[in-house]
Amino acid sequence: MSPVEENVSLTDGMHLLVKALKLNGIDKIYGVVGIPVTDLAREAQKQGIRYIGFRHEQSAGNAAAITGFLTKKPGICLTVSAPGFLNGLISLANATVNGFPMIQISGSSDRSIIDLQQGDYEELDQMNIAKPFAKASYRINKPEDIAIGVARTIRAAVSGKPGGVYLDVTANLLQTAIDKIAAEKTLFSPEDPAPSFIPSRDSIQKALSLLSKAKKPLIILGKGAAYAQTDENIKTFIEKTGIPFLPMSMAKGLLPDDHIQSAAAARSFVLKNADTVILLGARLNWLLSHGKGSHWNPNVKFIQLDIDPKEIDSNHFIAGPIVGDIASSMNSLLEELPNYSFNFDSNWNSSIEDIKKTNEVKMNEKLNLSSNPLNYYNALKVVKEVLDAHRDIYLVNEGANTLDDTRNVVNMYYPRRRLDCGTWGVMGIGMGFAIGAAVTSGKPVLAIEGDSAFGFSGMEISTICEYNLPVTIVVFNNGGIYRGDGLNLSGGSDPSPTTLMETARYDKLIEAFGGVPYNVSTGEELKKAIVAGITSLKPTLINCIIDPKAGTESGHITSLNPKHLSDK
Ligand code: OXT
Ligand code: ADP
Ligand code: MG
Repeated sequence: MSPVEENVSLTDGMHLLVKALKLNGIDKIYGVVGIPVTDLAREAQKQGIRYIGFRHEQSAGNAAAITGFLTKKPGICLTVSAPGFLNGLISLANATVNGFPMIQISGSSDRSIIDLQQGDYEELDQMNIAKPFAKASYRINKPEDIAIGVARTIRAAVSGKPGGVYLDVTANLLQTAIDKIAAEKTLFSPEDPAPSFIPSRDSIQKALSLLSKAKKPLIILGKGAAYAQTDENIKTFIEKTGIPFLPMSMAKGLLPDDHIQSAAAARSFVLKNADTVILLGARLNWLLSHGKGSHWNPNVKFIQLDIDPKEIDSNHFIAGPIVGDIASSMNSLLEELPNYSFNFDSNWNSSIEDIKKTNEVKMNEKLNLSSNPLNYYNALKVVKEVLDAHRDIYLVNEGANTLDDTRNVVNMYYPRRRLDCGTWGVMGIGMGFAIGAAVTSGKPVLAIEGDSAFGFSGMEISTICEYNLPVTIVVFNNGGIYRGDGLNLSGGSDPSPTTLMETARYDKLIEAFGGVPYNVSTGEELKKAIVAGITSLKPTLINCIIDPKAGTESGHITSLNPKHLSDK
């Protein structure tokens, strides 16, 4: 028992911080401990907060970020000073870029030594370093400020456009003693931390009046729409208006992928031909070719629903901006809808249907053309079949070919089930997202990982096994980044820049931690192994041998890859 605990009239920053987190509904922390936060994690566990210990802070941060996305409450990642803080920072930045509410709480060294750069243990000016990567960055210096500091941090993470927030807690703060009764009186939980943001009636009417002039409308669903958790209203709006929809990757499943109005299998066609596009929580960034160029109808008009006014006109003139939270905006749109009539082109939906059919035939040909060794489509056919039969499962997905092909082949049927590399196309989210989704939902998680992608967070199979989480990992082992048949252009014996060991047995790794290993090379073996993994709920790793020649450079984004002149 610490001296402070023995002394009933005193408490300290560490105890108070845990109490403040609990009071604010924080029920889990993902992290890696060490000086000065080890006892903080112990105390959190003691007070009933679930603590999940990781092998690397980046994965802990990713677990926290995806918890935020799934629950609309901030996920918490705990890190030690300097190197631990920096390891976590990538996930904090990724949370900010993607709009996931997450808080990185990091211990830090002595301010007076840091400020004079006198070389403290793990010295780093963390709060200022975090600023460009976070939505907000705060430090609590004295226990009297813990209540305010925690409330501000939570409000910053979840209000408006969600994002990553950094909270610096110095070693000194954690050990400073304070009168217990007085300190506990300061604690509070913020009132309405993520208030509704109701759009103006004018903006709703303007948007609907634009829509009433449309001939070929399209709705693009983004992860902001998935985050908003107003699934029924979105479905009602889409079905009442009959407008086709195109889901961005993490918005897949908001309406089921086999919905008659889904235009996912006619992507280029709808982008090129739509005359009015409603962006529903999706940014006009690189994933949508910035709303311009040869992919788009040059006369397209945009209606954009977003909580962040800065997103309006970011890449293209927005004729119908609706600034508000999507739940409120959808309510208002549905309320006003009966006052408008629409006159869409009667051929629009049927022409989309025709393109869909053509693309689906092409897709089915690829899925049914079996090869030995397996290619991505052979393997994904099996994954699709299993997930068609187990629709409630969470699917984590990263890689290049592994990412792009899985996204297109595997249907999603429920909202917020597909979790992937997101806005940055970042590798390394895999195991963190899988752990976060399993811990948060208690449901089975299937992670479809490229062999390169898996390497970024693979050591977390230790965490998955230690906490006995229902995570099944499939490593698509094609022996490389994109492809496994790269050449060393010098003629030397080193592997090429894209080569990884195609003979690697990733399944053997999980054996070391007591998980269930499979090494498969046929569709039947893969199916059996996945079904066993997701139904047994045991930590499972399947090494799936894929033809090293099967992938394409950079997956579906080959065109973004700069080439030197002689290759052009
Ligand atoms: O439009 P058309 O008519 O053509 O039809 C389209 C769809 O309508 C149709 N479609 C369908 N048809 C039939 N049926 C169905 N169900 C269906 N669904 C769709 O198919 C076509 C094509 O659809 P798609 O793909 O949606 O369309 P398009 O135009 O390609 O879409 C454009 C995009 C941009 C929206 C889309 O491609 C997309 O979302 N892309 C995301 C790409 C991405 O984020 N990639 C990850 C980054 S790549 C990379 O840089 C990698 N690195 C570097 C690295 C990174 N990233 N991070 C860090 C920290 N360090 C380094 C590395 C190291 S990837 C990588 C590892 C790669 O190796 P792995 O071993 O892990 O993986 P493998 O590649 O497997 O080896
Ligand atoms: P995607 O990658 O799926 O296209 P993006 O991350 O680019 O999605 O865009 C999501 C957008 O949704 C962001 O601009 C963000 O501000 C917005 N957003 C997030 N949550 C909400 C919400 N509750 N209400 C309205 N807009 C939101
Ligand atoms: Mg690979």
